[in-house]
Amino acid sequence: MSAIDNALLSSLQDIVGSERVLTDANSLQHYGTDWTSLYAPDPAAVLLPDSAAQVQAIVQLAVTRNVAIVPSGGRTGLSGGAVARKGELILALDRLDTIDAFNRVDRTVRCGAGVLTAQLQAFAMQRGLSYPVDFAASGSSRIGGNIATNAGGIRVIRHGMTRDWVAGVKLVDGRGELLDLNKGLVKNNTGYDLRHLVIGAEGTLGIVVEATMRLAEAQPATAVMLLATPDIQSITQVFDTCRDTMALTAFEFFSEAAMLRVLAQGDRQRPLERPAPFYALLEFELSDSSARDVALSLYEDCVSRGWVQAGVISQSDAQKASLWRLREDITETIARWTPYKNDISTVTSRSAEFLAEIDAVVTAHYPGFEIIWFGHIGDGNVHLNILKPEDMPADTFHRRCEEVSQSIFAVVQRFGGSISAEHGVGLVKKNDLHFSRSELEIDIMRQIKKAFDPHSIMNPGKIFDT
Ligand code: 2HG
Ligand code: ZN
Repeated sequence: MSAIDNALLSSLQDIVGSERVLTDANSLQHYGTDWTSLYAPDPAAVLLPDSAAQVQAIVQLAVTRNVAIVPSGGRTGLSGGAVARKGELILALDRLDTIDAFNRVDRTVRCGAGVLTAQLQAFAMQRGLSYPVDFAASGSSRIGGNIATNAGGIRVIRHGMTRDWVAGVKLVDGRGELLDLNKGLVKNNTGYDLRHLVIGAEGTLGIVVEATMRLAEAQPATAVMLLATPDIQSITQVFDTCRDTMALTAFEFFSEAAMLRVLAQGDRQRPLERPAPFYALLEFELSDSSARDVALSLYEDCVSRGWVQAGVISQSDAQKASLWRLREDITETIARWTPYKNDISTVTSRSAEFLAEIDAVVTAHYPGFEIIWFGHIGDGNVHLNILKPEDMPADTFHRRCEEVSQSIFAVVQRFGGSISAEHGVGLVKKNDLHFSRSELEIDIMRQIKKAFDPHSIMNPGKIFDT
């Protein structure tokens, strides 16, 4: 790749306007990294286009100058997918933030890549509908980034991942061509669905500039139940018991270690009298008047079987929100211990054995490190965060965690699971991709990349090396 020079900078200014080409140290730092905070950013410049045509012109110029591009959304990712550390041009989609073309019959809406998740949720709500994909970062994550990472979140068990809500995608590929994929259709069996290749491709196939998103009906009221449990196995038993009888919208869990860290954040009250090793957080629809009674009888049943020690059901929206915060605030709360993150999954039916084996590996290999367990147990997906001891240098810590990860990933592989259930591969997990994907699969992915991005300028070095 060639370095950028003044001639290139001035051509870029001609495309987006001089005030939309940022090269000051603060901007390079701000736009050059994501929530991983593991890598020192070193981009050449940040560009803020405001149309698909400008994005195309930038890519066409980058091709002729052989300069790499890193697309940038809300940068809330946790795998380094949006990190620019090799003199790349950052193409930040912030200004493509228009929502329009709402169609009540199709229940679709057109979103620029820079639309915030919360902006789309509010737009839908104002029209008596909903955008039900939700996560802690909904206030800062952007639709283009959600599509690039196929973002999941806390209601996947009920509403699926971002992929399930994308009716069409406009993509600027690695030649600078604009592809209009699926055009909002419900039914379209005309060969390979390229839209779905682009979703989750982490910007390696091109830049998502626009999407047609589906909306759902307004969601029924929900309540939250927090249950104290003696171990993770009990949580999976609770899950098996309630999934057929309750209209679950979320089934999450976290450990006492996570609870302690979040409670220490402020003057937060412990929601249950006594601490327990683990907690399950269930959100369920109050679809009819018996929903609370069903939840209560499930609670009593679980207590009598020894799976649950205590519990609370929200009686108001405020109480519901405060129970959710115990779960949703974990990532931000523990960020200052620069945690090493695992984001692993198996099929839900094997969660119990999977977790028992992962727990055994973690206990044997991580003596002395604080482990924070939490995640989406109803999706078979757990987040294992290892906190860095204050006095340990970051690289030593990271190296030791990576060694243990090899044993964790061996278990994941044996279960046919995923080494990155929802956070993507980016830079962080690319050396471990072989635990989840065969050599042949990776080779086919390389060929697909070549078809979309023949000059290898689209987020190179992410997912795999070309
Ligand atoms: C969540 O579920 C996010 O809160 C972040 O996926 C998980 O910080 C993590 O490891
Ligand atoms: Zn998660």
